[in-house]
Amino acid sequence: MYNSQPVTRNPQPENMSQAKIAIIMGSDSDLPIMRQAADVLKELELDFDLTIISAHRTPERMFEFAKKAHKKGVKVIIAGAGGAAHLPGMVASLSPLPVIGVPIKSSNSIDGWDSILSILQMPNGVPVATVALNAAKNAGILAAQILGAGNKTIQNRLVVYKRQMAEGVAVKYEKLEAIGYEKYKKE
Ligand code: C2R
Repeated sequence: MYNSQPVTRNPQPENMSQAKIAIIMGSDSDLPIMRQAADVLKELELDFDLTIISAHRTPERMFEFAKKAHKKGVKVIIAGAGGAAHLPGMVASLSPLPVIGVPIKSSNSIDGWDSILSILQMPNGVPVATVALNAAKNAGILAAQILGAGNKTIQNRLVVYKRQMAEGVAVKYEKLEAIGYEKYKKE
């Protein structure tokens, strides 16, 4: 959506708070996917900043953010983009922080492969930890796991998260085994 307002309407990177996780995305059209990272971080009670930064459309803002994020206390960056998705790789090229890339199947994507390959196929020396197509939730969990490696409280939350996930599956297989697949299908 074209917005004639000056870019100062967006939070500038220097105004972002001290959250340890930064979620950035190329466009507001990525938000329905990227909010899944935000939702799981909320569930894990972790603070994050979330904003729009585009390597293509706002290159100076991208440069400013990527150069300064680690100095502001950010520990992990989650970057989502669709199509010719240069944002995660460009941020990774400028920042010493781990960057988790979320390929997004956007309106200008060719089945999402363009975005996947743009984010995944980084040259040696500039890694981007790439999750599955549209898998912003996994990016959030991975960011929490990175922080959790150095923080017992966060790690314990992830232990609980995994236990609850396993319990959710257990409810299903116990029911499946009890009533058989034919009845299970119909219920
Ligand atoms: P619009 O819907 O705004 O046209 O954007 C966005 O991530 C989005 O998925 C379409 C798609 O363009 C992507 N975009 C990038 C970058 N900036 C925007 N891949 C970038 O810098 O990599």
